Amino acid sequence: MLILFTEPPKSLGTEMNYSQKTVPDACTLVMCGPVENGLPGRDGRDGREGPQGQKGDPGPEGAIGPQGPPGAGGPPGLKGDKGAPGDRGAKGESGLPDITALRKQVEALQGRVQHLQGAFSLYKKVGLFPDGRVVGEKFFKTGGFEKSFQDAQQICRQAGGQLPSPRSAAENGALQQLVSAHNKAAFLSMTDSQTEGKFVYPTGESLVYSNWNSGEPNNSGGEEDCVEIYDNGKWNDKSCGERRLVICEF
Ligand code: MAN
Ligand code: CA
Ligand code: CA
Repeated sequence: MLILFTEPPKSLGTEMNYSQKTVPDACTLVMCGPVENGLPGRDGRDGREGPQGQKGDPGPEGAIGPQGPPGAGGPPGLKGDKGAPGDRGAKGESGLPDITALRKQVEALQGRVQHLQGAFSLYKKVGLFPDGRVVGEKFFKTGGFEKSFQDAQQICRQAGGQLPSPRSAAENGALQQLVSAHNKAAFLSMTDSQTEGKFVYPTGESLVYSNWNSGEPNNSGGEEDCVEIYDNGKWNDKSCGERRLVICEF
């Protein structure tokens, strides 16, 4: 150990064993003898930081998290059906109708009628394309296929209609168009099954219009109780068991 003093010490402890030498100009050099080991020195400074450790094993799986918040609302639903009509209003003070309120109701109804007319006009076109015909308040439509009279009658009834009963030249002309478009004769509704030679509508009513081909009806073979319409619009009595184009009247 080397100790430097700025001036010579005035006294030294008797227990200290030492040698002394004067250093010119500066200070006194004191050499401590190596007789015994000195007291342990102070702890050294901390060493440098060690290298980074190895990556540890993955920890155990965490517990399931709490339920998330509810999702965003869905798109709006379809428009509901029209509600039932409201209750009848209370009678007015004077007992006379409220003209202003009635005028508004009439205007609202006119709007609804106009809307329905537009919708009906469109549906009519759709329903008539391409095998339907409208004449007056009557509609004819063909299925395009052929069936016996009985099957054709059932098909038209199940559809909410009936076999054609042309009651005028105009109605007969509309049927003729469908027949010639398909190039297939079609059954009409009338028969003489009840009384031979007397053709009637399904209601039992006598014919109000006819367009028999010349020489018809002739009940050929004694078994012609149904009626077919040719592509020229003329009628012939024919066996009900034959297969003819199915046209229904609505
Ligand atoms: C066939 C059938 C009859 C019809 C005669 C007309 O025999 O179609 O219904 O009357 O032809 O010649
Ligand atoms: Ca007959
Ligand atoms: Ca005939």
